[in-house]
Amino acid sequence: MIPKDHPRYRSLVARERIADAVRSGIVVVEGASAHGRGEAFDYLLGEETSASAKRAEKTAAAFLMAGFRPVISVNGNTAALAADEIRDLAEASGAAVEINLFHRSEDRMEAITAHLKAKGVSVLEGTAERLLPLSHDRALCMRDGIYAANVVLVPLEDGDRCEALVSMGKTVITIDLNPLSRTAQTATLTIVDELTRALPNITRACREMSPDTGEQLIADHDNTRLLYAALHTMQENLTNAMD
Ligand code: PTJ
Repeated sequence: MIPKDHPRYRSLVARERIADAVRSGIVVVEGASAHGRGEAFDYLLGEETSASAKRAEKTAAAFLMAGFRPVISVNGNTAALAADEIRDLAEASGAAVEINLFHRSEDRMEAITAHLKAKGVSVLEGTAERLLPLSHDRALCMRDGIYAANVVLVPLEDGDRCEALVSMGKTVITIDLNPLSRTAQTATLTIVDELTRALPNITRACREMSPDTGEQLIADHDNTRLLYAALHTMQENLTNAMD
């Protein structure tokens, strides 16, 4: 049991969720390592949502709301950490939810589907086909899901698939604490924020934003500026820590 007054309570709970999910087969061992890398970058962000991430989250809501058959792609880590938040975002944005795994196995697909459904997430089910220009199993996706969507949200993504989706002309939104990752650098829109902080902000924006504001955010969107702002926040935090 992690005491609620522990100064690192939130972080320890997240770590325990990942560890439990490794034991139940939802998260791969590699996913625990990916989580640790995220934690390190979150320290550099001061473990809070920066002003530029808030803008990115509103822009993500605008893209999702304006999208044609938008899809939220869910992997093991996302399912373990944020099933409730995925359900709420799917409801608010009208996006479908599709499971897409890097380390794909039928057992994991079933375990993640069951976990998401138990949390009230409506998951796209059916036969996945090799429809993305990739040699590994991330090429597998649903014809009526990721393949048909023109906007795809891919939290904690691997660079190859992000690149493949962009090359297919899709608007790719990622949530990645590392602004230097290949995914962060390749996506159409990169939210440099922690997954469980970012998702509720996107959901709120979907519920509250006017269509005019959404159009303006899309028109003004500049991912290089967002990435630069994230790096600048980290640089400032490091400089302040040395003062
Ligand atoms: O479940 P699978 O089989 O699809 O595998 C999922 C993982 C995460 C193992 C796979 O996609 C992978 O290896 O990802 P990477 O290449 O390690 O990238 C994950 C990125 O997410 C890294 O840049 C991390 O910094 C970042 N990250 C980790 N945890 C979080 C995060 N970003 C936001 N919020 C987090 N909680």
